Amino acid sequence: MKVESVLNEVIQRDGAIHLTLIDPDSQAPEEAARIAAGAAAGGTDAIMIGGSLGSVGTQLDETVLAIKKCTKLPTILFPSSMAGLSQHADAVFFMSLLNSMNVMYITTHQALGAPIVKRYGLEPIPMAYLIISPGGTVAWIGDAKPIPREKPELAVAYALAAKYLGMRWIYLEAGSGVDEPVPPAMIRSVKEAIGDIKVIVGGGIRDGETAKGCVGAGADAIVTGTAVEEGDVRSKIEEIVRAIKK
Ligand code: 1GP
Repeated sequence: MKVESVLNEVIQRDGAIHLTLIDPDSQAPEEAARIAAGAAAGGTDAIMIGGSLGSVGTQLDETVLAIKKCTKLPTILFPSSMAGLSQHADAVFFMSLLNSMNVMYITTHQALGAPIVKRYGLEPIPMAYLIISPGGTVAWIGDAKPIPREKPELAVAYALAAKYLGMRWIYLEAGSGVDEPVPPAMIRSVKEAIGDIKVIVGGGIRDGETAKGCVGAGADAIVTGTAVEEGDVRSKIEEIVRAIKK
């Protein structure tokens, strides 16, 4: 079955999914595999692989292969450019950074990467990527104009545009490792406006309570990256998964 269909079925069944983000630049492939195995044991639904810097080439390929060796969970690329593609993954979030000021991140990497996605046989999952303040490293790299946290109406405007452009997923990103995750009020406004389009929320989510607040506001998927790099992976993922699933 296609990865997107699997994710949608789990959302239907459990109310929400959990995605574990692994940055190939942060550790050796064997360590990435250990994190993925711990996350799988803790109940995560898929492994996202990507990062703003250095997630390319041999390091990326070897990380994907090591992760696939230790878990049957879907592997979804989360590329910051066309260089973030690997033929060994199952799918790719085929994303456009809609609030970038730089056309490279809105359509150019996508055009250059599309033939590679086809050649590699990756399943493209169409996604709008929106950077919310503070935005972290990815805001700087992606030339984004981060949406102010206290302006949900601006996030709604971009989310509606994404829906009308035919995207099936919208990622509200506060930035990896930030202190302030996306505010629940903004998630609620976006979900109310776009209905059946799936909302992914990530950046600064480190515990079950925060994740639960996001899902209660309407998030369909929670992403955690930094939290799994910091301690016991399995128990951290279990805490978050237990908090967000029915
Ligand atoms: C970054 O939203 C993700 O793209 C994950 O953020 O590292 O803060 O969990 P964290």
